[in-house]
Amino acid sequence: MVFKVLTLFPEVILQATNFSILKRAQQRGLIKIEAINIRDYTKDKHKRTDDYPYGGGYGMVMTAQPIVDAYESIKSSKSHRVIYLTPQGKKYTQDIAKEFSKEEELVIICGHYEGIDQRVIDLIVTDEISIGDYVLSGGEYAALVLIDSISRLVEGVIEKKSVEEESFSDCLLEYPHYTRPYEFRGLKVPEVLLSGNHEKIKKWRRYQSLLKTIKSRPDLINAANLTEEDIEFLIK
Ligand code: 6GU
Repeated sequence: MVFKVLTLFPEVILQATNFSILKRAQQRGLIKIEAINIRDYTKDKHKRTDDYPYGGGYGMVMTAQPIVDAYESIKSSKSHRVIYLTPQGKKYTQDIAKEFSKEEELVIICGHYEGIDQRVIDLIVTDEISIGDYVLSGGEYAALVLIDSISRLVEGVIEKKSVEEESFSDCLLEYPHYTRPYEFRGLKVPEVLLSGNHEKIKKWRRYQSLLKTIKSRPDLINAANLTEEDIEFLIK
């Protein structure tokens, strides 16, 4: 997977992805992260990349020319998806992450100020994506969220089992995890986890998942594939 990130702050992207799993995935050649500085492509004599909005109003708008020229200089025959990160976009989910992870290449545009000239969207953007209902000062942090969540779905980046078992793979939140010591500040590990009874442990974890989902994210329950046994447990 190649990520081509068009940004005014390439260092944010490059530095933040130079740790842990993403660092290792790059070293192993499983993913590649290129940060392209939009400012390098401006034809403005003062190197400006923004201007006042037509029609007036608050804030500045990123101009179309440097973004479109930057895109044209890095696009390839594999640039099928050009993602613009914006609070006006479609809400990002694990399903969208899965869909994007099937691509060989993703172009990501990070906006700043009040946004980018609409003609960039009309000319080159295929997907407008928001990572949630709050406002960020720039698209870079959202780009990092996409890069991380997509990279871990790329074959070989992390162990397959952890992808399959985690939150959202069955539309439920995860059960609580414990490791040593057995007792910490008076709090003990639930006995069932020490029982060695794998059937019982599995059941306990399933019920913990159900309870956690209802408490924190009741909106997810409808999409979950509940068994008759789950429902019986819940109505008790
Ligand atoms: Cl993708 N960008 C910005 N600037 N703010 C956001 C966002 C994206 N998603 C949620 N808030």
